[in-house]
Amino acid sequence: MADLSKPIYITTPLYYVNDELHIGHATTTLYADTIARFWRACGRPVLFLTGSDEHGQKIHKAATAAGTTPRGFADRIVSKFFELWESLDVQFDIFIRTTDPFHEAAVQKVFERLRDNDKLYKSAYKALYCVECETNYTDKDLLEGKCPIHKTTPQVIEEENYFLKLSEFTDTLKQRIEAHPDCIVPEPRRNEILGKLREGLNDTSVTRVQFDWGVPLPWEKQHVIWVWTDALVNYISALGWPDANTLPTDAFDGRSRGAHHTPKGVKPFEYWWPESVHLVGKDILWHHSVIWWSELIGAGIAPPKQVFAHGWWTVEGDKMSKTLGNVIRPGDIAGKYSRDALRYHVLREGPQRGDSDWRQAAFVTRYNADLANGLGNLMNRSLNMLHKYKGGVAPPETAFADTRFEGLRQSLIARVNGLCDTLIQRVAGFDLDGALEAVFDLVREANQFVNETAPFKLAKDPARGQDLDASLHTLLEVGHALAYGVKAFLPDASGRIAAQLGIDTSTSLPQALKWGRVKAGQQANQPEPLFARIEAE
Ligand code: ME8
Repeated sequence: MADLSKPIYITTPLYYVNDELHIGHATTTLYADTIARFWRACGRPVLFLTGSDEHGQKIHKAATAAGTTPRGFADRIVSKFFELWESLDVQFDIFIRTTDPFHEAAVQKVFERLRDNDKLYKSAYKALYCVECETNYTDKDLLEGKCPIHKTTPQVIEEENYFLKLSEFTDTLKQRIEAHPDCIVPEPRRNEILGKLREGLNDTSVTRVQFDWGVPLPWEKQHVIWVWTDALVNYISALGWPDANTLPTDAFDGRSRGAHHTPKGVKPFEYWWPESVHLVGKDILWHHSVIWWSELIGAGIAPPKQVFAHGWWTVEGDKMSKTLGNVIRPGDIAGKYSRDALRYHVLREGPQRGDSDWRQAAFVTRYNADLANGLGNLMNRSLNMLHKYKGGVAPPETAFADTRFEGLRQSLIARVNGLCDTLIQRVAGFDLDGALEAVFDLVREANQFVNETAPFKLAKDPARGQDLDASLHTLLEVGHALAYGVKAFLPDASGRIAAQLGIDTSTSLPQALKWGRVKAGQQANQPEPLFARIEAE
């Protein structure tokens, strides 16, 4: 079971500012936001970092094409990132930009350490470089001469560069992954990296000379540090590595939310880094394990605790691409159907384990079945009956006189009382779909309970007043549990359920997500539909 007193530092990739964000980026960010919200709701100390990757050839190229400077271009796109995260209510604690001066200084310090530890050397460089990936390939990596991800012909680059002695780290990385099976999850991804390590690592170029949009090497300024070995350092520069007493972004208006809790007198890097979890897509797992950990170990810094790499979205069976015109924009989905509808689809149907296909028909089916007919209908009919038969006032807790109904109530009590532990266990294992499955098992059982106990029939029989109270009280307890149960996953619905029940959800989850929290005499508000059904489109 997760230790709720232990901090957790959750990061997303820093997205490139060459373009606006799409559903793929929103997916990683919503996974991170959900996990952050969940642990905060449990009272666990959380620090959630996101940001933007602004250096490199790819951004330079996009800025030039737009007729502007890389910095001006980045400023414009970053403001769109902010707008999107705000509109989706993503509650990051820190937003870092790789052009932040404190970050650039940290990157230079890491490189000085690599030099001092004899992990760098200069050599002639001839390589195949994919600008879209900002990554080197060898002939054997290519598929029919093209980048395996972007299917484009890589550039041939010849220059004298600094190399990182990646080959030295092969055994260290293998041993680390074998000794800490959870350091890369899920397991197939870990095996993928182990497989590549068994083939051995080649040293890799980590500076460039024919290009200047990046962090200069401190001792040879004509060299610019490779964009990946620059950007990855954000995860520690954001914490003020090596020895700042406060988070550097605390000085930036609006880029640090100030909701995190680094204990007084402790350096943020020392407090958060040992509990770091990087969330990434599978395309950049190589960079986040092999490259990043080698860079860290080479500089004398411990690698992160864990990397979770999710799969890939396609759209209606096709690769998502501007050329095909099938790019899913998260803001459009949230605007049309609500941000909870977007979150729900991403969490239930998204590529958490394997790859996933975004299908509009599946979106509508799941939304109608689970949100409109499931959760929405349960809350609506429970509160309608409470108003109709009890003036909206909670009856006292009582058992059913009818023993069969009492069996149904006991089953719901057990389910509610077991829910918090199940959620903790599943979120700790990055199983957000499984966590929601447990919540919706409760919704399904409660809807079944309404059908079976039929309070609308009990209300017609004055002799069955006790059973009517038992039924309505049970439904209020379930409503209370659901307001807490969906808090991290469907934050807007949680707030609306709480408002309708006349409760707040500020108590910590382990204390509040259990049976017996409804007070007799508590007044509920009028129900309002939580999710309107989507009719045929
Ligand atoms: O790689 N399905 O940034 P990026 C699922 N700047 N996830 C997807 C996706 C898809 N179709 N498309 C994108 C970079 N993603 C670097 C990171 S970190 C120090 C530097 C998500 O803008 C997924 O998380 O290309 C993927 O890893 C990330 O966006 C790539 O974002």
